[in-house]
Amino acid sequence: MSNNKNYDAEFCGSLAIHQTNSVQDYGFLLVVENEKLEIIQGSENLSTLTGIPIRELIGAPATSIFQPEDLTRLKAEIAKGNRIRIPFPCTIMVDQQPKALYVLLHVKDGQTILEIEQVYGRVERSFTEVFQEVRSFISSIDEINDLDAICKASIQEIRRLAGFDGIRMYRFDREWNGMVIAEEVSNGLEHYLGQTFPASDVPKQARALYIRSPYRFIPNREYHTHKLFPVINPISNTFLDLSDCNLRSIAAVHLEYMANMNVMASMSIRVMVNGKLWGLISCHHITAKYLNAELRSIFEWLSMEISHRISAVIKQQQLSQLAELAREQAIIREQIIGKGSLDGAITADENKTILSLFNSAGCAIKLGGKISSIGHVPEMHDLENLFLWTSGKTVTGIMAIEDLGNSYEEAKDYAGIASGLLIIPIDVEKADYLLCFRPELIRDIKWGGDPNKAINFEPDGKRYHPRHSFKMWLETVRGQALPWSEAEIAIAGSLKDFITDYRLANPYQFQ
Ligand code: BLA
Repeated sequence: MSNNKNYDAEFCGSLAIHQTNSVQDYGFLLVVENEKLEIIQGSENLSTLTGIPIRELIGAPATSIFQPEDLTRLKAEIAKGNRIRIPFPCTIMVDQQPKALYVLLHVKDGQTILEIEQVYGRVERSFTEVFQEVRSFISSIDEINDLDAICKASIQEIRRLAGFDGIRMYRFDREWNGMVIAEEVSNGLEHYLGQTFPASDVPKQARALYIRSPYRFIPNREYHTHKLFPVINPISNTFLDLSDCNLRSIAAVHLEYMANMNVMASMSIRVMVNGKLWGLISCHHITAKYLNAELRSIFEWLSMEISHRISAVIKQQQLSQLAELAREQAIIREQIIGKGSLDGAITADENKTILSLFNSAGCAIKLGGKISSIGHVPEMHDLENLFLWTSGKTVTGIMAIEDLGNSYEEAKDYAGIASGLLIIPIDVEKADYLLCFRPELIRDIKWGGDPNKAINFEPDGKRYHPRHSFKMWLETVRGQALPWSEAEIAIAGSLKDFITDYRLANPYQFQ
């Protein structure tokens, strides 16, 4: 964990980005009431689409805009009550001319939001062509087992399809900072490969929206903002919740951020692993860039496929690690049974299996007041205090700590031996534990700009700006060990279960 300021939790994470009450200008927003299909709210630019001023549209039946057959379909969709975004292509007549529209429906309680875009130009590729292209991409990444190579191939494919000036894939860490792990940039855009961006750059409420929408699309940061009319939504009696809407206007701080990165257009596409946001594919263009809804749907599809492939590779890696750990754990079990002694089997093993099992430099076990150890461990009086501290935590399950000095001051003195601590309880009542240690691993984080200056407030304390520079800023992190992996924690749990059973079967060893 880095010691930088946490703007994600403190400030940026509380901006109400879903209630902007306005939209970007590449589309129009309309809200109809579900029963009578009456228009109850809309974006002010609707008048340019329909030729009718927004104030006159409010209270009018949807028939004043839509064709009867489209309305019948709309009613049917509302009746289904499906809560996902529904593509709803339709046509409206303006000055007796048909206008083709691409509409996304969001059916809510009592009302339906329609996000409307005009369809410009011809569709360049047929469905079959698109399908074949995407299928061949899927087959190509299915053959790659290396995560970096999958990420690289993915951004190349997206760049090939959409021709962005810059594409980067970045992966979130446990604190939601994001590290750029693949990059393709041109036209003078900066290189950020290997750099980490603080969590507040995409704060928590913005990250949460990717669970609902697969992408965020900003074709032109210098767009004209169109407000909603009326200001208060008559059904919710508050600002309309625009969380799922692509057209939702953008937080000013992010527009400034884009300007500081020298980009005019941006699209970020989610990568999900196990239902959680794992990373983002961030696409940038130095001039405005509009992508039609079809291309965006292709990206939505690619996002799913890339997420599946990355999930599969991570799962495979975890399974192989688990299999290897289970093999070593079986050796320890056999030794315990063979030797008939728990501490003897663990600390007198010449092959130091426990150390290789948990990738530890040392391990100590306390049984009935006696402490034994193997490898590099803190000195005996430090160990005694550490066991005392551990028993005060009354942990019953596995506890994995990677920065012990942060929660146990005394441990700072032996960070080079035990910054990482894995606690495996044996008998909590008797304060018997098995402890594994990992030394401090001093590491450098290359930040994309100083994270402590991620946000700068003006003297009035109200106005604020994102950082201007993303120039590499080096932080050296001390007092932390290599984190314990999920597989290691799982194996520790199963070793604990084995020891519990063994204790029950051999009580004489534990008196
Ligand atoms: C949104 N910030 C975003 C988004 C990205 C980033 C991808 C989603 C919108 C988009 O696609 O453009 C950040 N983009 C990055 C990063 C890289 C990149 C890290 O290319 C790295 C290569 N931003 C700040 C500060 C705040 C902040 C200090 O720098 C808060 C005070 C907020 N960022 C912020 C908000 C959004 C955002 C509120 C959501 C904008 C919206 O959807 O309206």
